[in-house]
Amino acid sequence: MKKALITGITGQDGSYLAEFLLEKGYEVHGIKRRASSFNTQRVDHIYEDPHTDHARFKLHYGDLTDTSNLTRILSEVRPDEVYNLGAQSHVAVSFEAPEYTADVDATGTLRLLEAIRFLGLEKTTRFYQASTSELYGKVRETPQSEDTPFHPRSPYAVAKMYAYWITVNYREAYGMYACNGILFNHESPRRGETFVTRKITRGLANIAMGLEPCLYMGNIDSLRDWGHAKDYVRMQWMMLQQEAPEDFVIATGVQYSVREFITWTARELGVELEFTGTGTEETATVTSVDTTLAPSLKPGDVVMRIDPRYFRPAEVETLLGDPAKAKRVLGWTPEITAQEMCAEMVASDLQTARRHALLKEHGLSLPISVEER
Ligand code: NDP
Ligand code: GDR
Repeated sequence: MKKALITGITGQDGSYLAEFLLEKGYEVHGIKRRASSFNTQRVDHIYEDPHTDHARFKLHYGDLTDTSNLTRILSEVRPDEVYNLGAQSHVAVSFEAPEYTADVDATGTLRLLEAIRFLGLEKTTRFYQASTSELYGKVRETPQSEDTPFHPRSPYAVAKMYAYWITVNYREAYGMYACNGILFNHESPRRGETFVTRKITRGLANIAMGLEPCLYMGNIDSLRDWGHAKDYVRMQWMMLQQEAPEDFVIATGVQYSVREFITWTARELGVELEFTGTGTEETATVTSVDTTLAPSLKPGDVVMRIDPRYFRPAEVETLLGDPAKAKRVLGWTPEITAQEMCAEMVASDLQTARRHALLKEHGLSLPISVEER
């Protein structure tokens, strides 16, 4: 039975990848952080009681900032494949916590690679690094491929640039099977609540059910190439099954604006919006509404405003990937479109909002976490 070790298993991608590898028959080990409250919601459904004999899903306490801990876990598990998905993954937060972001995202990757080498696993353990389209930052050419030069625009992207190159370096220096997946934005109902797509689907679903008054956004002109996390974790595994390690861009090759994503989300909720004003004065107002879906809204309601606090010190205005190599070499193509993904996310967030609204109606309301980014 093959063994995989996943850092970041409690995150969006880690949870989908764990499901995928369990289905493939792997024994799956994951590193979770100690937290003061439960942080395993995304993997609770695949949790197996460790007291049973044949549990194939195992969690270890650990942290990418802790070398001895990583070395111990690697020496105990001796995995065939390591997927390094753990990261401080929020671009805006990285401007506020740049040193921590570098420690986890850049040095953390080095710690893992060096532990693999130190334990003499460099010829047997395959390594996947979660690289990112943020490396392109201030883009030099469109669409972006494996050959497009990098120009990172945030502490997050700069840290990930180190991780990218140290992965290449361990491949070249020690003959390790180590590769980078340069993944463009990918989302799902499990996406963290402060990334833009989930902020929109969750926020507008709450507004539709009368749980929140208005959505406050940053740069809605921003253009992204959005795919579905399920399609992208399949590709992470495929990259480690090749004869030789190579780096791949993973993208859909189609790009939309944040404003378009807001429009799709509203439509899924039976709401038509009109955008008026420019810059920080721009707003989105309801022009028509299906009240069976959005009972708390009426024409004339303003559901989105701009709040400059969500602007970034340096923005990545546009990203569009060229997945031709992934298609040619691996036969990979994404199966889920951005619009289908948006519909799935809205359905999931609307279900949760309806539950909250029902509780509120009966005087049992639970506090709803407030968005900060
Ligand atoms: P998430 O933010 O959902 O998950 C990040 C994971 O890393 C969580 O499990 C988190 O733990 C864990 N983590 C954070 N800090 C540490 C630490 N110090 N030590 C160990 N683990 C830590 O990210 P995604 O699943 O969306 O992304 C997975 C990876 O892919 C990340 O590296 C991200 O940077 C990269 N990426 C993501 C893209 C995307 O669009 N989703 C695109 C390109 C790259 P906890 O649950 O406790 O917070
Ligand atoms: P990104 O994703 O920075 O591309 O990084 P995010 O969803 O945070 O932002 C996408 C774009 O939307 C704009 N935006 C807002 N973003 C957030 N979070 N909140 C807002 O209110 C808002 N308003 C507008 C942003 O400015 C940006 O242009 C994600 C992460 O998953 C990274 O880990 C990963 O490497 C990259 O995708 C590829």
